[in-house]
Amino acid sequence: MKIAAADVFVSSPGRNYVTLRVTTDDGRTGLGDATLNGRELAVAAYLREHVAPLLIGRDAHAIEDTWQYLYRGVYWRRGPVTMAAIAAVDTALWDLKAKAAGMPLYQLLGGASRTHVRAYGHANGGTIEELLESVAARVAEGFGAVRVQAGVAGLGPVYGVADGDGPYEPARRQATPPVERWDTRAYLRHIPTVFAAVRDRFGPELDVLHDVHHRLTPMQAARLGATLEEFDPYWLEDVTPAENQEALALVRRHTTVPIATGEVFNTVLDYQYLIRDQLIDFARSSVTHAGGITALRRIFDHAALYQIRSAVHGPSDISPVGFAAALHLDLALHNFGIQEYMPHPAEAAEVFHVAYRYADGALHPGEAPGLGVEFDEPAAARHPYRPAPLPVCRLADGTVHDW
Ligand code: CS2
Ligand code: MG
Repeated sequence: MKIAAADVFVSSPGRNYVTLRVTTDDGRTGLGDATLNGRELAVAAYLREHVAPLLIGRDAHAIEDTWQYLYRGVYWRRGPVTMAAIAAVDTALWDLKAKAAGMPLYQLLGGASRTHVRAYGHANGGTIEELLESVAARVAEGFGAVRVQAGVAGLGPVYGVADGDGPYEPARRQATPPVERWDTRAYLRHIPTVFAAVRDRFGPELDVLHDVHHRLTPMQAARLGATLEEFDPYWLEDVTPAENQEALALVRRHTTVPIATGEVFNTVLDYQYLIRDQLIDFARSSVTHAGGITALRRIFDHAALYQIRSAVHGPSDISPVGFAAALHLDLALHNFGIQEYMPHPAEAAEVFHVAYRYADGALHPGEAPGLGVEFDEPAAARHPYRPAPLPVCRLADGTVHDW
């Protein structure tokens, strides 16, 4: 099974996706996701110009060797662009190997460790009342775990809150990044009232998650965690900027609130102290951004030594290919925690035909061989790339803040 072609597609069915399709000399195809939200064309060029030519003629079964060749072999290691490109190749080769074996991918990863993958849904609202309606909608869909994000009075659109009736989507189809306002003190005053309202309406059993999106200092995060403990959050996510692992040691000293992080990490080394020093409870990297199934499995195996569980990043900017890969891993891992589930835009179903399914707060990758995703090339061509940057955040005096 030698690689005969490696084609890169950038399509925009509702939002942008970068898809790699590897074709073998015996006519099989494998898919990988290389979507890097707002920087899609950089990964597409990396794959087309620097990776695809090296793949032709290689043994498609040699997954580990290909991973090491693309990681160690280039000298310039790590980084979101490189690791998304490696992830796409790795995922496509696992898809091919599982198809050749005639099995769903989770069987090659050790088989199912559970009957289904528990998921959390997103609820948001410009006001607390709107948020409560949104939580009620998720609960009615069967979710027992819900991420809550609410607007802060006076700030206008903020991270996690939908602009209009549709689901929340941070990237905007416009030439330059939208600007959002931020005020940490207003947020810190507001968020305990959000948790109080959610607990008051939905009781103690609902698992309530919240994403801080990297905006606080360690001491602000520590205080927030301590304040929210009485509401028993399932986790607080990305409380401080991701570059400084030691920040979470300060947070940990002051609160027992569970901490989740990792969606912007791209290698196990980004977790080096977080895992060894037990500073987190959930590791949130994705197949798409952390170097593929091979690399993410290693991150979770390392985390398992310290009772840290998986919580794979699953926003709409992970394509159905990357999302299916996550579900296979989730089903097989022993230290699975929970899976984020943010449905894709409706048009994505024209381009990606998926075997995975959602029911009653849970997902299953399905029994189709490989990942269980078919890519419709003509449909993708009907949805050409459109630039869609992520927002930037500014304080009242114009200073750029962490988004
Ligand atoms: C997020 C994302 O899913 C999450 O928890 O923080 O929505 C994130 O903002 C996007 O993936 C950015 O591309
Ligand atoms: Mg997040």
